[in-house]
Amino acid sequence: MPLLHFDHDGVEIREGLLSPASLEQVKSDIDLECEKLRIYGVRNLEKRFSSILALTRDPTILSIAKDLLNSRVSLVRALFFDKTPEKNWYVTWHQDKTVTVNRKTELPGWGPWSIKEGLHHVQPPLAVLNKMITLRLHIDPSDEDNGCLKVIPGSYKLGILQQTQIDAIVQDTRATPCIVAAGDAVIMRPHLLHASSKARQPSHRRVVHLEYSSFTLPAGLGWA
Ligand SMILES: O=C(O)CCC(=O)C(=O)O
Repeated sequence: MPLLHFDHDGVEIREGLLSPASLEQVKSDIDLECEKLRIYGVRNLEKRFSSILALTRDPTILSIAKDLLNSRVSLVRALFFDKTPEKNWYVTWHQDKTVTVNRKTELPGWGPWSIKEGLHHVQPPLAVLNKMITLRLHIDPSDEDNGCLKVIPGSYKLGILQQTQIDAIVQDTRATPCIVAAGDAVIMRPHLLHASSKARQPSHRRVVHLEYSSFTLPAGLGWA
């Protein structure tokens, strides 16, 4: 796998970011069959699971986000993904273009707005996405057999893309699979093109997905 650098590629892999102890904490805290996951889904994880709250406040994780964005950061949201034999999903090539905020307010350049799982989602201006960072913390090893994340390094530099542009880029560019061990992190810009295939050999592929931003929201608006 080519060496990736966040500053150049908009994505990089940090090995061994999670200690064996925090991996175990997350595994035992997030019982996959548990009522909380069924009721609340995969969003707002830090409000439901103490191990995730601890990760969102972890000084090493915060300092990586702060260093790469060159500024103080706030948590935007925490999500959880798993791919299992029963739920062997895929995601087509896309950019993450929305953020979650505490209320809806009309702002030039912000929209469309929607509500998912009770949270206000909105597409912010590119300037906001440029001040965001995603840390995907891997609870299990991930490779092409269990449907790892695939990325197109550098694609965030193209700004917000239309579907026809995405299709053309994907056709002309070789994707990079993010092959990681348990405890590694894939750190990326949200508007980097990414996708994932169904697992060829489904097993757990658990990821805690944390998004931080250094953008100062307009008065009255907060991250959800
Ligand atoms: O974890 C994956 O396979 C993809 C997740 C994804 O598409 C996303 O974070 O937007």
